[in-house]
Amino acid sequence: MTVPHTAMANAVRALAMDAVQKANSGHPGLPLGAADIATALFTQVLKYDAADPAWPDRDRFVLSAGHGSMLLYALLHLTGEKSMTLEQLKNFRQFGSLTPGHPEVGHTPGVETTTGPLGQGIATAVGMALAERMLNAEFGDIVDHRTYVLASDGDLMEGISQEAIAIAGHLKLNRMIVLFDDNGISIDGPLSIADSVDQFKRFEACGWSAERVDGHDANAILAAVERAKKSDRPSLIACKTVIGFGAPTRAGTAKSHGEPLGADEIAGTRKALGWSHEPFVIPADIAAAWKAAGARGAAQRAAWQQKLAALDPAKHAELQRRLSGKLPDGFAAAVSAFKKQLAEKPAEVATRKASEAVIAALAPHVPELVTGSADLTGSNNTKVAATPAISPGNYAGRFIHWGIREHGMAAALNGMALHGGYIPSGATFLVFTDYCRPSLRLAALMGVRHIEVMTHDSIGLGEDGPTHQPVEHLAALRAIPNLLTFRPCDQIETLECWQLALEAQGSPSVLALTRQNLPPLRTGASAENLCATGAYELLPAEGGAAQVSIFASGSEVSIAADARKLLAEKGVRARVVSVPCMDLFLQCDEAARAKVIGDAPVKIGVEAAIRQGWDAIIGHDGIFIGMNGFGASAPYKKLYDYFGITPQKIAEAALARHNR
Ligand SMILES: Cc1ncc(C[n+]2csc(CCOP(=O)(O)OP(=O)(O)O)c2C)c(N)n1
Ligand SMILES: [Mg+2]
Repeated sequence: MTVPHTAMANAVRALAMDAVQKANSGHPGLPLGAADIATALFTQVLKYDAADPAWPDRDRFVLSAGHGSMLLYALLHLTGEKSMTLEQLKNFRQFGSLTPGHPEVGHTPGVETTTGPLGQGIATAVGMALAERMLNAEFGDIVDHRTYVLASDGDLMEGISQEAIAIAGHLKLNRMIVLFDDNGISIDGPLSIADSVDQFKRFEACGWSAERVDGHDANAILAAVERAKKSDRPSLIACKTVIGFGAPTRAGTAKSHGEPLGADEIAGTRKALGWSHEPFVIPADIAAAWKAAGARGAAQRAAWQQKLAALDPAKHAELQRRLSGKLPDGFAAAVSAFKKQLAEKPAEVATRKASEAVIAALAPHVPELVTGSADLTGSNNTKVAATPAISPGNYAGRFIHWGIREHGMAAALNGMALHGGYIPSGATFLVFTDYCRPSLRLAALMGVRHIEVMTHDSIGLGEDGPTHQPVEHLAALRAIPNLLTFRPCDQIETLECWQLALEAQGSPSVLALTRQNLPPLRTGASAENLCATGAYELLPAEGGAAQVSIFASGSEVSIAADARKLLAEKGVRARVVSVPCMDLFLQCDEAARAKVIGDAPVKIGVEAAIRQGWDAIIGHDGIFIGMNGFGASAPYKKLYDYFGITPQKIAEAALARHNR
């Protein structure tokens, strides 16, 4: 390079501080402090081509510390990513710009994952690094890249980072390299006021290589990266940096973290850095050197395209399909064949068992489906013959033992989905969706297809008691926009819900499944997926217009069906509407919803959970039979009796309202 590293890094610093200043909002400290690390990476290490920042075999760069977004935007601009114009930098944090406050994947080309909630980026990157190895095991060296992460103190203080580094260390994901912006400062001040962890030792204890370098010495960083590349373990490079590097009064202090430096401090920083150019002005030689750095990967990309074209045509087509996210051609046929089979042999099974059968039937046809469990494999029923487990160093498999790390699992599943090539699914008890929630929320925000098989979905789990009995979780999951919460009532609905989850390319899904057996309710193999509208009439009123409509989900649908019988004996006509996915139902237009809701004068909702959300179907004056508080430890039939979620109680409530 004819332009020295320092000048290259200072270009990043200048753009970042000027953009934050212009926006009068943002975080200059990280870009100023980590510019040397990022510059070393982007000019000499990363397999990256600004002409196509999404080419499949690129190295991934995850800015886990999303508050440092201007660092990434400056890099994308300088390397020549075409949408990241100077105008975009000048519109940092403004509505509709490609430069939102924190990086958002799908919104800004070159952003690999949405970050901002600290710890998520590094944990998501674990999934990317894992997907890379798994896809390599399947397709060979056509998949051959690394995952780099820039993580801050906050990323490493968050609990999720422990789960993430433990998973990566255990699985020996040696293509994952974390550069730690070790500046010893967070918002409240020096880290020492709240933290005394030796990160070096922590990572080593988790099976990582670790070393410390001067984060302002590009050569030292590059040498460490070279060593990391040769390691048989994932690597931590703790880069000692000064936050707000160059700022005369704020460098090394929390004051540089999250507010514009102000005109005087910026002038002083320019002086200290030896950067005399006007705001947003990059001298031609430096700009050209950056453009050249951004094009370094062009040859690698071209070579990769050639290698791809030379692949066996069937393998080539399959890899393309997998990366596109399109389901295989035989998918619909596999679903209908299995539906037929289920319709021919109705059985009383728990929906978790039904789900296992669905996975067993579909997994051979959907090679991108990966299953797993957070140490509840035998309870979640997610492991089938077609999904052998991977193990450290052996990535040819389709099942992941995540250990008791629900949050790390959920974030890694996001990373696998973002990487491409997989439809990742995980599993635990529904009550522990709380432990996954921050990553599920991000999955929904990012629009990634990530499926969670959440079993033991109510008081129906029985003896484990209220700590394990979800009560508010369905409502809480339904509250997350773009997350689909499914609660099927029998085998056929379980198949239909799985089908919808697999087809939902832009949404994550949770399948809430029972521990206890449920009778078959759906008869016949309808060509149509009746769950697709979220709710549908399962059992009509007989002998005239319905006087009562009972709406229920999952395990309570059969209870509603029994209540309908009791009401019939009393001469009251009731219909039962199954509600396997309230989210999809509420997306239907008003006329479609009105049709399903119907005009029976008595409306009853039944779900072994809290009422919240159900008023959208039953109205604020509807009757709700469910839970008002926490459950209890007892055999489940006793609990249904005790909490009054029974056909008798439903019928009584309906009659009381009917006769009013
Ligand atoms: C989960 C989460 N909690 C809190 C925050 C708010 N926050 C943003 S940055 C930050 C800490 C800053 O320290 P560090 O991570 O070391 O970044 P630096 O100041 O060194 O850039 C906090 C608490 C957040 N983004 N995510
Ligand atoms: Mg810090």
